[in-house]
Amino acid sequence: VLLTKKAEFRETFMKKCLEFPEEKHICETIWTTFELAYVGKEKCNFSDQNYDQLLAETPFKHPCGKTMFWSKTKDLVHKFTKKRDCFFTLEDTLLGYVLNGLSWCGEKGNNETFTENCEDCLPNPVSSFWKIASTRFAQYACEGASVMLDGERKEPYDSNSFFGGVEVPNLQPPRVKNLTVVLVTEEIRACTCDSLGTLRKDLDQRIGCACKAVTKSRVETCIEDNTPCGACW
Ligand code: CV1
Repeated sequence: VLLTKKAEFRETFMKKCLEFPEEKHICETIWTTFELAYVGKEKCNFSDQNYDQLLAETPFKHPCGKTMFWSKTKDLVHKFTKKRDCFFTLEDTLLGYVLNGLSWCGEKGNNETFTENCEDCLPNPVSSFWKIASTRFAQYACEGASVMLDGERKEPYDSNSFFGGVEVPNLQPPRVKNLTVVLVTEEIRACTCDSLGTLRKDLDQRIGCACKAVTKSRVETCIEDNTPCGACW
């Protein structure tokens, strides 16, 4: 059977939604709202507001005090949070899980869905989604939030990344009380929030900050051994 690009994309979306797992009628409702956000619209100069209804219909359900952000540590952080209830990244929430790794856009004047060359101008439907979803995810965080950063980079904290530019400014004290930076390194060493570029300055002064360096091999061991929450660093 030949499927149109949209039917094919819908299949992928539904399959991931069901395996999240989520109920079929909810996945169908979310698909309908998701599609309305970008179909028939130009892929360039896309507005974040197009996703307002989708986000309103798909509220976060994870414990807000177990929020985990990341920057340049995508594979490792997801291996760590998967099948664990210690921490939740945006990709461990329904919409983040379904849309992670996908690319989508529409075109003015037709109802088709495209999955290629959707990200060659900014803001596009994909970048807009991650920007608004990251904003809401950060606003939802409470108590102690964490972030996994790559300690092997010259600037593990980059104020221009999604984490630095979108999530840090959207953390809301006193809802959020502190941020734990998990700095993943090759060798054992010490770290402080003050040594992470402009992080301490960009973070609201009412939010406490602690940095914990942990070696990559230690994190990998924790993943293999299914080390309990809070015992890896
Ligand atoms: N976030 Br598939 C940001 N970008 C994402 C996310 C996501 N959840 N999921 C995907 N992307 P980089 P960062 C894509 O390593 O600090 C949120 C985007 O298209 O540079 O910029 C997360 O909650 C983007 O181009 O990290 C996370 O806490 C690229 O991956 C933080 O923002 C960003 O990867 C990570 O963003």
